Amino acid sequence: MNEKCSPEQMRWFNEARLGIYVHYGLYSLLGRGEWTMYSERIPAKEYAQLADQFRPAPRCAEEWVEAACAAGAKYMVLTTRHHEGFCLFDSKYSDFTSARHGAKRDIVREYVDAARKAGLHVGLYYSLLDWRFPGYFEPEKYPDSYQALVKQAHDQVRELMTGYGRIEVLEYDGGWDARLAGKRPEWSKFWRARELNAMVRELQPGIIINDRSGEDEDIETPEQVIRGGKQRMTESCMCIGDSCAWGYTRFNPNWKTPVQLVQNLIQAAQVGGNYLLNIGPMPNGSVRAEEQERLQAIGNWLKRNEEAIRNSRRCALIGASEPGTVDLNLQGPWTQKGNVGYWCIYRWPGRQATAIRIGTPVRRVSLLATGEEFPFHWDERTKRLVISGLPALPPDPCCSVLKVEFEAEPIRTEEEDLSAWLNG
Ligand code: FHN
Repeated sequence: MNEKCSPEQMRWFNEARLGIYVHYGLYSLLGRGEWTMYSERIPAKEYAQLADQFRPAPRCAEEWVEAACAAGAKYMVLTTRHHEGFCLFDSKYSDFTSARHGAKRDIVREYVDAARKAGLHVGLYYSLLDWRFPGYFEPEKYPDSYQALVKQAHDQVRELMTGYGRIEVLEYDGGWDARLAGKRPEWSKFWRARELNAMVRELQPGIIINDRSGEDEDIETPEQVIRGGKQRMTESCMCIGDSCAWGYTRFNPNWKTPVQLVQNLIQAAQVGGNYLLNIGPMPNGSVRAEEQERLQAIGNWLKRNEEAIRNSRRCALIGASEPGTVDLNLQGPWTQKGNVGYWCIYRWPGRQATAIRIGTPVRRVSLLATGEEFPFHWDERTKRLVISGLPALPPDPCCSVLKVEFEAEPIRTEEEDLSAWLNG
């Protein structure tokens, strides 16, 4: 049994548009990002000593959930085990876990309970690769270690799929080979991913699985870019700070602004995808202020403009996009629901806004956040829509959304003679 999710099973995910990713592990204690063990070549035994210092604050999972809710996210994805191999769950197949060291707690359980209680959909991340296994790096030289690694992955994924109730998203990572030489079918073979995913679907019917095991499955997960998918829906994941730092990075100077983050979310919606925005909790598991503030700002904007984002789809008008690309118009992109287009204006044009190549008559134009209506004129011959009487200054500093109600689904007209507009 290896059937992908049906559109019906994907519905909640497609409606959500915003999720929160949490990267938390032993690396968080070091404050230099989640790749520290490997990039500093810290020997496994030495690194393992961190496990006894792992003492997350009692309410840390609740804090992550609160931050996600403040942002208006509808689901979360937690790193149950990153490449360092330290499990945030109790595992029969490893001693290197938060349940046996430090605070001796099953953080995955705390997270799942807190997320569910808040009504969020629950996602788990699992890294197939584990740097502690020489067989990952040199499978032919250390075949037993390689076999043990693959067995560990199958066993632990089974544990995660059976021990925590309903899991709605499984995000694999680390499916690539250490020499970066193989292609995706080879990764799949390396991990026996078809078999693994068949088991997951058997245990968790309706679960949404990403494509990083080497098998395509339900969603693509581009990193640090917003992209639409040609075959599958995309979930674009991104850091709030620098792009190399998913785990807590103490000195992380390039925080994205709330405006950038809101625009990224809109862009993800514009291409019919989701935005999975990452936080890297501090050593004690708390969410750092820089991230909290930004999540709150997204949530504030979303409260006023949710209708343009959730359950929206690609719009054919200029500023919407073709699958796989993002195209922009001068002011900002459109999203759509039925006969309604949402013009998400980043660069406020002043008292008058003009949209071109509008092939569908317009009925009404208003500001989504307040419902205030504006006069407009749609010219059937030129296909220009001119909206007037707008405030001189942007009503929303992040992005102001004009709700444009059309008589039918909005279509973009073609311009057969590209110079025709010059004569009016
Ligand atoms: O190597 C990881 C990285 O640390 C981080 O977890 C991201 C998140 O999607 N994934 C990997 C790189 O593709």
